[in-house]
Amino acid sequence: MTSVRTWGKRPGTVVQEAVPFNAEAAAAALADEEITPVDVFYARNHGPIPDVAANDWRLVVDGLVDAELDLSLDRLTSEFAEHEVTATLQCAGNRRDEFVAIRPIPGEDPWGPGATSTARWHGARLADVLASAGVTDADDLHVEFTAPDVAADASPAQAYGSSIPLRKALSREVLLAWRMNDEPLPRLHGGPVRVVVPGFIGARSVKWVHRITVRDSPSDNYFQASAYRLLPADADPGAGAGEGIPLSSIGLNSAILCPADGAVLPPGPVTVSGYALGGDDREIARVDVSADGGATWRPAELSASRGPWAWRFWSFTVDLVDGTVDVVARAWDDRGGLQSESTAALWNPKGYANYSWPRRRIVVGRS
Ligand SMILES: Nc1nc2c(c(=O)[nH]1)N[C@H]1C(S)=C(S)[C@@H](COP(=O)(O)O)O[C@H]1N2
Ligand SMILES: [Mo]
Repeated sequence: MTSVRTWGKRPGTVVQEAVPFNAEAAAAALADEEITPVDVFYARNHGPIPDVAANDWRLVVDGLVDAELDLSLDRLTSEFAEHEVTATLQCAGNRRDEFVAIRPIPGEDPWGPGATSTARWHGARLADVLASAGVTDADDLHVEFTAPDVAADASPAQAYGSSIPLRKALSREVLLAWRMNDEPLPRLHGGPVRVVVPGFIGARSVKWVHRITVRDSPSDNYFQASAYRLLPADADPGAGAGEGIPLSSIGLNSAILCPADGAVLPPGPVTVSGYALGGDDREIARVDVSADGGATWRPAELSASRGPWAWRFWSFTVDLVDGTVDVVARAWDDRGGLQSESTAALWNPKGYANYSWPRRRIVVGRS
């Protein structure tokens, strides 16, 4: 008997794919702590997990720079100031299961609301490393990240990579991180060093990064040029490079984690809870909950803000009386923006960016 390797994740973790390892926490475990423990944090991999020894790791910085760099982990951690950022990572495929319920999306994992998690990241500012290569602010440049893991699902098969605009790369929240929740960054999550791009889709936070290249155009890597793009609903999901809208910042979203959809609960109070994330540099300003399918709304309790890069937990007590109760949530950001309502309107062939109002049906059962 061979058992599936779960990389130290907690029992109850939902393994979407064993190889490459793709897994999300059980909803109740994710809802438990706002800083997600490492054994609960989701894992998203396109290829085999590299095993890079800290002593062997090198980072090359090249391209449109004044001075190329070739850094060891020792140099990175000793020559650059260490900063902490609490940031939520969120996969663009988070909540794809709700899209799949509308129309199948072959070849993509049907993630629930757990392809997102929050950690305290420690590392050097990418801006500081770029500055030591002589890179300063400039319009229209891009910063490409390359990793050693070769993704079989890329066509042609190639090492994982992507890019972000230089403007974002120079922002203080973007880190080359070597610690996660006060532990050395675990191998599964990109150790020894990964990029953390708060506010952008998880795909841009490249793990095991070993090359950073300043360019005058976005990366040609499959995961920038072909995947992680929003295609029109009727487009061929295998559309070629350059098709569709490349995803960069996360959209305003919220999700319900508890109770489960279809839960049968006794009459009386039940706490409905979940998370909300502004996306990009927006903060969550309010989450509303409806217990009547969206006819009337009340504001939920919100956890304290940790700034724009981290989700906020919310909770709301519904008094269950009888029949079925349709719970809906919707988030507002600090600029007055409201989360998109319709899942069907957001449906796209690769199933990315489901930022629609989350819904749960509760059945009130008397025993
Ligand atoms: N090298 C590399 N970096 C990667 C990936 C990958 O497959 N290879 N997956 C990306 C995607 S799609 C996401 S959502 C996040 C997931 O980070 P995690 O596994 O630490 O949760 O890593 C990103 N960085
Ligand atoms: Mo992702």
